[in-house]
Amino acid sequence: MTKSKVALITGVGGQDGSYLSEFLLSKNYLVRGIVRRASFPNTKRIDHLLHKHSNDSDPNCPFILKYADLTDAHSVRDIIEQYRPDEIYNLAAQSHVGISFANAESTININALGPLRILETLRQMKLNCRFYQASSSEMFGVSPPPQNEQTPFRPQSPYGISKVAAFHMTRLYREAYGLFASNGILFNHESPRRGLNFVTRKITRGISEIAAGLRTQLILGNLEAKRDWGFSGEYVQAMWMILQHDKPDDFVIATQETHTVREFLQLAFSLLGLNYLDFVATSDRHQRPAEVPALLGDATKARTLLGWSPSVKFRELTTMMLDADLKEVLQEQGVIPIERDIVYPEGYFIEKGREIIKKKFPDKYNEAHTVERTSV
Ligand code: NAP
Ligand code: F7E
Repeated sequence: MTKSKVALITGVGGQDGSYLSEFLLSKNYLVRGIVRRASFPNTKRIDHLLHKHSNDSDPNCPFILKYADLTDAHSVRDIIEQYRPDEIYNLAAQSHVGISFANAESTININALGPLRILETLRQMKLNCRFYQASSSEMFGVSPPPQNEQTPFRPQSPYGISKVAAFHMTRLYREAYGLFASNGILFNHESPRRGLNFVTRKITRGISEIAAGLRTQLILGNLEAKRDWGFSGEYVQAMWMILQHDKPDDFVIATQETHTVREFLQLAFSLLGLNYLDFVATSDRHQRPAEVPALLGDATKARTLLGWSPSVKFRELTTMMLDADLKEVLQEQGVIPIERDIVYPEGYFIEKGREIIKKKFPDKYNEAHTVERTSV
């Protein structure tokens, strides 16, 4: 029997960490994950994996979590020394662009110095380990679309700047010390596990709360920003493919489609027969001091060299997220009973949501609410 590879994932409890863990476990990896201490559990996205796999007394247990913090070099080094991983996926980050303006110093500490701490440990230990850095399309900033591996970085936030520093550090350790260190330059990717304060999830959750009678309005910032939105569950596969490539390199991962926040709103509300203009307001409170106006990735290199291409695009993603949020909110609120062990067909909760909306807002409901009226 071939020996299982060991993968260490930082940020294992985040959106991507949870999908990547599932993917690597399905490939027979031993997955070791870093979580940081929180005053309230931060493992909701991976609790199902803990229940299924965890066994503290078995060193070969498929899924093990350890406490560490990317701002604490000793804690990271201890874990690398203990597990001597074959692959490290550095996903841990303060990942919110808007919040990075308020928390610039800690964003740089976690996102830029964090990967440096890992790379230095690998260099000093001379460990034969492949390193993946979660780089971001935010690094392109105001460089006009489409963006690819040759596009100059012109970041517009402390977050973007932290990721540019980590990108170059990864490249430098590859070129100067021969480490197998690669960057995945991922464009926005979402899922039902997306953090609640990113715009897509804020919208699908907000609509679900409107359907459940918990709110009547959604307040957002810039509706004209364009993003290339894909599905996290597919993007983590690209991370793995990047580390299986015959040489370390940098790859853009994207859907090659771009849409405005307004288009996301319009589609998500229309799935329930509503016009977003009846429910959405904008406020300066959600505007950023500097904005990235338009992102659209050119992922030709990943498609050609890795054979990676996405199948979930804008409409399927929006539908998937809204369906999942309606399920969660309507069940939490007791509007729809929780029936365990039932596999609901795709779109089931959107259908239920439409029935609820029809009764709750008879004057606003309209099957054909897909056409723009005026702007907010
Ligand atoms: P996420 O959901 O915010 O997850 C980030 C994870 O990092 C969380 O588990 C968080 O733990 C952990 N973390 C934060 N600070 C830490 C620290 N000091 N030490 C250890 N762990 C820490 O982000 P994501 O969407 O999964 O993204 C994964 C990575 O890809 C991030 O590096 C992000 O910047 C990058 N990225 C994301 C996108 C995207 O669209 N999603 C696009 C490009 C790049 P807590 O739960 O305790 O906060
Ligand atoms: O914003 C606008 C906002 O916070 C998208 C992270 O995963 O992707 C993500 O960063 C757009 C921006 O994502 C609200 O101004 C309007 O133009 O969902 P977001 P992001 O900033 O693109 C990159 C690739 C990453 O690497 C990051 O880690 O939507 N917007 N109104 C809003 N954004 C938020 N959050 N909330 C609003 O109310």
